[in-house]
Parts: sequence; C-alpha cells; structure tokens
Amino acid sequence: MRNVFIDNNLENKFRKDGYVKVPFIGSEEVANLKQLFFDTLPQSGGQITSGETGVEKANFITYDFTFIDKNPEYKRMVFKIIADYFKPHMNRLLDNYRPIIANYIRKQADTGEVPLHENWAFADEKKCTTVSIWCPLVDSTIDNGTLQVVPGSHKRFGEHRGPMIPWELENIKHEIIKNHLVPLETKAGDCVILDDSIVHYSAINKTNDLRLAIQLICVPNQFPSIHYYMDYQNNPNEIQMIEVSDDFYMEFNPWKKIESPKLLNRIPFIHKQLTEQEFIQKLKGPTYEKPIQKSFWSKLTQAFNV
Ligand SMILES: O=C(O)CCC(=O)C(=O)O
Ligand SMILES: [Fe+2]
Repeated sequence: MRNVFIDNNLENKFRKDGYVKVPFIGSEEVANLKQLFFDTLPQSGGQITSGETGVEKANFITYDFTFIDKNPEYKRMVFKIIADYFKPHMNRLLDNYRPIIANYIRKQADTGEVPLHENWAFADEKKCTTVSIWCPLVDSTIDNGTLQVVPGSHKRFGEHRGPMIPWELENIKHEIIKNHLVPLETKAGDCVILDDSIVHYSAINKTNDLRLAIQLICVPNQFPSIHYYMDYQNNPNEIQMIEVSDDFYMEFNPWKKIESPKLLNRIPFIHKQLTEQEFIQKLKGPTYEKPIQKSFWSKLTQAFNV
C-alpha cells in the first residue's frame, strides 16, 4: 500500500487512527482565506435545495458546503483560491497528492449539523488512500460544532461510497453519535487530515459566532479519480465504478444523473444494515484494503484460543 505521508511517524499514527492533527497554515493565511470567503461570496449561486435535486425524498440539507453551490464558476474560483494557499503545505506533508475538491464549510449560529457519514470514495481504496485536509479558520470547539470522528473506523465500512448508494450504518447513526464519537477541538490554522473513509460527524454551532472551516480533498497523483454511481431507480443492485476527470466535481451535484460515464467496473450490491454490535466487531477487524492472509497454523491456534 502506497504511503500517505512523507513522515513515518505521521504515517503510522494515521494508519492506526484514520486521522492526524497537525499545524498547517499561519495566522496571516488564515486571515486571508477568511477574507476571501467573504469577498467571493456574492458570486455564489446559492446552495441547491432538496426541492431542486430532482430526487424525491432527497434529505433536507442541513449543511453549507461549496460543493453543492449552483454556480460552477464560483466552485472553480473557490477551488483555485484554496488550492493555491494549501498546496505548498500539502506538499510538505503528503507524499505526492493532488487536490480535487475544495469546500468552505460555513456554520452560522444554531445551524450546520453535518450528518454522520463517510466521505465518498474518490479513488480505488483497495489500492490507495484519499484524504481530506480539514482546516478551521476560527478555533473550532465542541460548542461551535467541531469535527468528531470514530477513531479507527477507516476502511472498514461502506467500501463503495457515493451519493445515492445506501450506507450500511444508516440505521445505527444515533447510537454511533451517542456512543462512539471523539470531538477534535482544533485551533484556527491547525488541521485534521482524515482518511475519507473514516466515520465522522459535526453538531450544530451553539455559539453566536460563525464557525468557518475549509476541506480540501486530495488524491494520490498516480491514481485516476473515480466515482461510484448508482442508478437507484433502475438498478439498485449494482454500483458502477466510473472514471472521472478532476473537473467532474465542479459541474456535479450529488443528485445529478451522469451522462455517458466511462465505466471501469460493475459491482454487485447487496444492501445490508449493520447492528451496533456488528459495528463494534468490525471496528476491531481488518480493513478492506488488504485482507490479512492468515496461515492455516494461526487460524488453528486462534480457533483453540492458544
Ligand atoms: O466541517 C465540518 O464540520 C465537517 C467536515 C467534513 O465532513 C469533512 O471535512 O469531510
Ligand atoms: Fe465529511
């Protein structure tokens, strides 16, 4: 498996927990990026609403991320701003990655819950790891709805993730939120680098101040970006793995039907919902990236508990 980090200590910590927290940008960069959020905001096309998705029963959208903005030009502009500031720091930490999606994440007072989720898969996670660099531009605390993660939950659940693909943890979201999350309070300019497959969540902002953060999604340079697509109405038993260009996400929203996809693979899909017990078991188990090849001998000694 390919390295994520240049530094070995960070690599080991990340592999174990599914995230690391590190200093990232300086206070001047924080101030500039905050200012640029407000400067460019007039060009936002507004967030797509559940009513506009064209999908019946689309969930009410509680969060405010750039990727669901209706103006692709605004998304491109935000991408350029964030990527330009983040790239030198990304290159200092990550081993040969490129950014594909950039978000400002805005939480105004009393809003902004981000439901429990894993980020979509952006490359073949059996072969590599994609990450999100999550960097708050104000100190991010339990009170203003900081990021919370289930440590060690990466690469264990929902291997083929995309919009419209049912998630195996959907039925036990409330139990996970109640029993398994760890809040990561983070100073402005520090960042959490998370495996996109880690289970995470953030609550509403209970303060009167804006909680503003950035997410930059990064993919290893040698890997194409992919998207797992399900045509839910016509074939809920199949996931299509399609190759997409890095520009794909600028025009895309999670509910959009994809015209003439470049199909790489068809993956049969059986919808299953885990119980909390199964979730706890799987947390301790192997990842899906590299099934552990146990020898006959170790299986035998394990079976007899010796
Ligand atoms: O900013 C947040 O609270 C959530 C961020 C998130 O879900 C992500 O960066 O993937
Ligand atoms: Fe996320």
